[in-house]
Amino acid sequence: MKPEDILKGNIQAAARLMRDIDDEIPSARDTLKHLFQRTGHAHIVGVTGSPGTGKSTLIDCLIQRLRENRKTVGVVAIDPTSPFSGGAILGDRVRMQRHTIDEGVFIRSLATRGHLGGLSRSTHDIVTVMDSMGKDVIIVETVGVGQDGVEIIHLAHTNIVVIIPGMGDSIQAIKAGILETGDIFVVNKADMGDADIALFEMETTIQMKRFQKGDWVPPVLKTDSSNNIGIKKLLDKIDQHKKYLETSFGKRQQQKRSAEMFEKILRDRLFQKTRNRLKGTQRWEETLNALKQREVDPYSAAESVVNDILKNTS
Ligand SMILES: Nc1nc2c(ncn2[C@@H]2O[C@H](COP(=O)(O)OP(=O)(O)OP(=O)(O)O)[C@@H](O)[C@H]2O)c(=O)[nH]1
Ligand SMILES: [Mg+2]
Repeated sequence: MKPEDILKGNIQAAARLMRDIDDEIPSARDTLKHLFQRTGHAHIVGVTGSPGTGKSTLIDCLIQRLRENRKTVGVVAIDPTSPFSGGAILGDRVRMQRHTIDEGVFIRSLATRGHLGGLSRSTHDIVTVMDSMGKDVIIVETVGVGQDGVEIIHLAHTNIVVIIPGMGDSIQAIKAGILETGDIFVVNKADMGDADIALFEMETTIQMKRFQKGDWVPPVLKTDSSNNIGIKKLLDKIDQHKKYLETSFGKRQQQKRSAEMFEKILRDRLFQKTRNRLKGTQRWEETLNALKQREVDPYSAAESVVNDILKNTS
């Protein structure tokens, strides 16, 4: 297959490349590298939230609006379940199926095949292909709040977190650190009542965070995606955020966010490595014993472990 066909937006060529990437055919990697240089046009929008919050239905509404505005759209729906369970994949397909006959829309479902941490490598690859096809907006749907969703914020420019009334998601949001990662919060299923409470809770939670001058303060919107309500406002906010990212404040915030994410990953990795190396060793047992006998305080014990480990690795 010719990369030129994909760059022209040929759906068959793109689908074939995606299959080849899945099958790990070596030439597909080369094509991908070639295409990568031609990416950067698309606005990538992440849609995250707990299972069943209505992400796919909402995306279906967004596609319709975007098409009315003559924007081309790519969608990657990530299915964290086994590729054989079929349920979620089928659900996504049925819900968005009406768009599949539209040349301007390209939808792919992707099973993560047990890959931990949300996004599989192929998600990045598929986004690359869609971007090189010239899609204006690429929407990536992932299930999960917090940890699972962490990877998406590296990939997406604008992250939408979907919550529904009555789930205590704002509390969950603080715990899972989603507050740091959501650019727009959506209370979906607003038709079901209690949406105003959820909206108020979420807004209050956001206000607890300290913002600096010029920071993007995540808005909270209500939608009823089964009746196509609230979608225009959501698209307006996505556009507004896109424009914000082009300002110097926006660029600074993006940079800060990626630094924070890197620090978080680094912290997790360092902790895991340290613990794996120590757990079950004599030193570990001795330290725990000394702590129990109050021969040493936990700060000094941790300090000494870290110092020793860093000495040995430098
Ligand atoms: N009442 C109401 N139901 C909705 C709304 N949006 C979606 N639903 C319903 O909620 C159910 C789940 O919708 P999906 O769009 O599949 O949700 P999802 O978040 O994509 O689900 P997963 O991908 O399985 O996590 C479906 O039965 C939808 O019809 C809404 O705004 N109001
Ligand atoms: Mg879905």
